[in-house]
Amino acid sequence: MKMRIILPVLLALALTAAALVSFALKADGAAGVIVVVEAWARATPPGATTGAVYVTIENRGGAADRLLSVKSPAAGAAMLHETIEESGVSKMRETDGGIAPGAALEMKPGGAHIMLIGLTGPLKEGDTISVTLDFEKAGDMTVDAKVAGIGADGPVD
Ligand SMILES: [Cu+2]
Repeated sequence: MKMRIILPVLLALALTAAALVSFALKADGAAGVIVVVEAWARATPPGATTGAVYVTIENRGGAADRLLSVKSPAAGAAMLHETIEESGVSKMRETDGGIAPGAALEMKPGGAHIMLIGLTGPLKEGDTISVTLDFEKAGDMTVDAKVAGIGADGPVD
């Protein structure tokens, strides 16, 4: 008589435990899906109010994600930009930070970049600035960007 009641309860508990385990695995698996493999900035000349940060982000997961916004204590605001050539003139415009599964968003001078607007101080070569990237699915990710020289084409080793 008692077994009839206990069995369904045990079954329910087992199912709940299984659901919790699968949730924990999922949450764990999500970490490392979006990986920032590189982050660096260019030093700015005295008096400059804007600067640029370049990151390379890999989407190692099976679903698309999107870099929604960026912020840094080094500047009042940060925007996701791309550089385009229009009638021989190089211009910048806002871009959408979508990253397809298996793809990478590679920022570099003359291409996509994070524009720091309203620098709180000059970016000095050798310094490190903190940059927080907010992804649609992966959430917030804070990385350190090492400041390279003013005309650097890549990160300092
Ligand atoms: Cu820009």
